Amino acid sequence: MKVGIVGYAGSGKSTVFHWLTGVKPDPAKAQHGQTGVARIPDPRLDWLSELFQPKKTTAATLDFLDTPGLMPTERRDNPRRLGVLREGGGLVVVLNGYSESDLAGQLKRFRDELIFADLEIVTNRISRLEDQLKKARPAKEKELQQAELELLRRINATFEQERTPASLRLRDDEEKLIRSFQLLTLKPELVLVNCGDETLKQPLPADLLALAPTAIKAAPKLEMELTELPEEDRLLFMEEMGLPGFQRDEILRSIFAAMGQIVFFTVGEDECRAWPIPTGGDAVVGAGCIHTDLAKTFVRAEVVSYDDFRRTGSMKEAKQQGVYRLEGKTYQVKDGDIMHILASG
Ligand SMILES: Nc1nc2c(ncn2[C@@H]2O[C@H](COP(=O)(O)OP(=O)(O)OP(=O)(O)O)[C@@H](O)[C@H]2O)c(=O)[nH]1
Ligand SMILES: [Mg+2]
Repeated sequence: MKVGIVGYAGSGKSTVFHWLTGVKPDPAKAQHGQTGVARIPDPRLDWLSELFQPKKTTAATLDFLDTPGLMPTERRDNPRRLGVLREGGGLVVVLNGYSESDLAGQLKRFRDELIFADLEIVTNRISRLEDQLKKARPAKEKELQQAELELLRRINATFEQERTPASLRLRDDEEKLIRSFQLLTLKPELVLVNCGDETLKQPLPADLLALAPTAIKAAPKLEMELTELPEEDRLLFMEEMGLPGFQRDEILRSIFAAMGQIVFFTVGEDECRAWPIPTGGDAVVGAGCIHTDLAKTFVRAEVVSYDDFRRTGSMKEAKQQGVYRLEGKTYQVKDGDIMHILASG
């Protein structure tokens, strides 16, 4: 999954990108989106790998996209800057918390930019559909266009009420009708406040949390500087700063979860691997993550939860205790499931 790192110019997007992916930001590339990959650290995978001693251990990953900053004074041009994000599956909104104090105001303005960019797409499409519906066309085609038009009008109404289409809780068939527009306001979002040394200790303001209850704080610049210090100095410095430890791993896990992703594991002597799957995905979707053919030839999945496996200590014992189950196509995969897919042919 590709996650866009977004925000106003100078909010710290490239610093966050560097911190999360280890890839050095190149300002020239950010104009079109610079990509870097981050492994999602998972102590459960580490434990499984320790047990199975496989030839290869593969963690789940997220692709991050560093993007050009929005200009508060160039509202008309910002939709173009946001264009590189449309293909992404979600957004990390970086707020400047090191030199600006009104974080709620900053987020509100930023969300308005997203609405403004989507509004342009939605209203253009509405006018085109209205024109097309005036022309003679096969009834079936008209019916589809009418459905799309009605949905777009509902979406448009949410913008006018300063809500987002996410509040409509679209059904799958509705979502499919408008998927190709890649609306930014429908993408999962996590707000990350880029703190300076001083602001890190302060709690996030209540008015920000009212807008974004899952907002988190981070100090990427400080953390990167600290990793360069010798360990002794680093520990002393962190104690003085009141920093309990590095936050990078935890923040990667928070982003992964906020993007609506969970993992299931496959284990064995060759490879132990964490596979990302959208929350709510069933066993066939899981099989498809491994290989498209496996989704077609899926028969059953053998499943044991990580916790049960860890408690029982082996597949044999898990079977004896009845926690190693056979599941069918519609089984909803849970975070931490260890799965073995049985396929035909
Ligand atoms: N003091 C301080 N400066 C920071 C912090 N985070 C980032 N900066 C500085 O702010 C400037 C902008 O940071 P970037 O990460 O390049 O910001 P950006 O959002 O990528 O900026 P654009 O790509 O221009 O939109 C740099 O000079 C950073 O060193 C921080 O926590 N504290
Ligand atoms: Mg940048």
